Amino acid sequence: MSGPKRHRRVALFAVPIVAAIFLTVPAGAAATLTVAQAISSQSGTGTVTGYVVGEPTATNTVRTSGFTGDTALALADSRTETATSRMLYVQITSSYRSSFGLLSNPGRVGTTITVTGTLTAYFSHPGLRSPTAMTAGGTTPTTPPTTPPPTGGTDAYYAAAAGKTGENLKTALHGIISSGVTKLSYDGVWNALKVTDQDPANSANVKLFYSGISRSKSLNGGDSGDWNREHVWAQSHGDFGTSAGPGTDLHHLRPEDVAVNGARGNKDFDNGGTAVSGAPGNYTDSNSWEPRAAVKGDVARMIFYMAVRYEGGDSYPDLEVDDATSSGTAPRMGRVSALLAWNAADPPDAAERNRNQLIYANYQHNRNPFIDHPEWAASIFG
Ligand SMILES: [Ca+2]
Ligand SMILES: [Ca+2]
Repeated sequence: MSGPKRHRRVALFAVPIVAAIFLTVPAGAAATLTVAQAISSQSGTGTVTGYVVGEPTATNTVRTSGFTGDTALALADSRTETATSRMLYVQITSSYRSSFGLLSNPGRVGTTITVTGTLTAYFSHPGLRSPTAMTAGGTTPTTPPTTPPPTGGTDAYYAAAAGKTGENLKTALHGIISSGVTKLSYDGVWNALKVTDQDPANSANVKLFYSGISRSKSLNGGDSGDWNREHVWAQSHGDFGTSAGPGTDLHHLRPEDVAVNGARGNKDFDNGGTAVSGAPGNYTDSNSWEPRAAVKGDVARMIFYMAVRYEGGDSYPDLEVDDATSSGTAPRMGRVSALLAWNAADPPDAAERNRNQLIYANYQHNRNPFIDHPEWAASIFG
């Protein structure tokens, strides 16, 4: 497919768009299109599934609240999308307005719809006009959300750390991963986790971190059977709360079953204990938690990231690892000897690398260095 690249984007966003073009299905194929595919193939008739993200009112303006009419909506591949360049503007003709117009149905925002129509400009912007079918729901075909690593790898990102070891490496990495960071609100974490932790096998679900269970994205909350926001670096270890900062840093926040999250509590990480109910492969005793084998390394790299990211500046605590499991309120997390072994035993896989890239490209604009370079953990913490 050689659809024209209609939009100029800053370099940060260039890589995901290239991937989207590679994924474009041939014109005329019956497959449901992603929004990115519909944007890059503006001709003929197509069926698109995407998240409703707002009401377009001008070429570069999409209202996300205070809707003014029922005649147009904007679709995106992510329900948290804010860049109009990654939205498809959909005309809502009269027969669909009572069901899909946002003035009448503001609750549509954040839900998926599937629409068939003519792929052509609307509001002088990539669009879909004269719909012949609009239905609620549909699984967005972006399964799983993938976004390849930066062109040329991450060497440029880590240039200031080149050749360094030990404390010098830690200092350099702290500077790199603390620069240009976008901090999320605690509310914003809900929607982000629905993207970063989407179940690769079911885009309507998130995959719970310790338990490995697939659960509906819509079951986020605080009741039994819900999933909530697990702080892998326990909040009480440094008492950083949930204001924007360490308490909302996606690099260590994961979806987990409410009861399993409660069982982990603020325990340090170490080997041993008895099996955890509802979380196969996890073990716990009075003061420590051993995650299942598939995420042992992920836990270690999250803890190492936090110790490097937070060094006492910006009124945040200086988080550090230690070799204890004392579960206190000091800004410490152990047990570093176990974490180093887990980092070696469970190296980063494609899913963990993809998550790091999603956070970098779409949310916080910083990376976890230990996913890109797991060998740096021993140099700094060994
Ligand atoms: Ca792993
Ligand atoms: Ca630190």
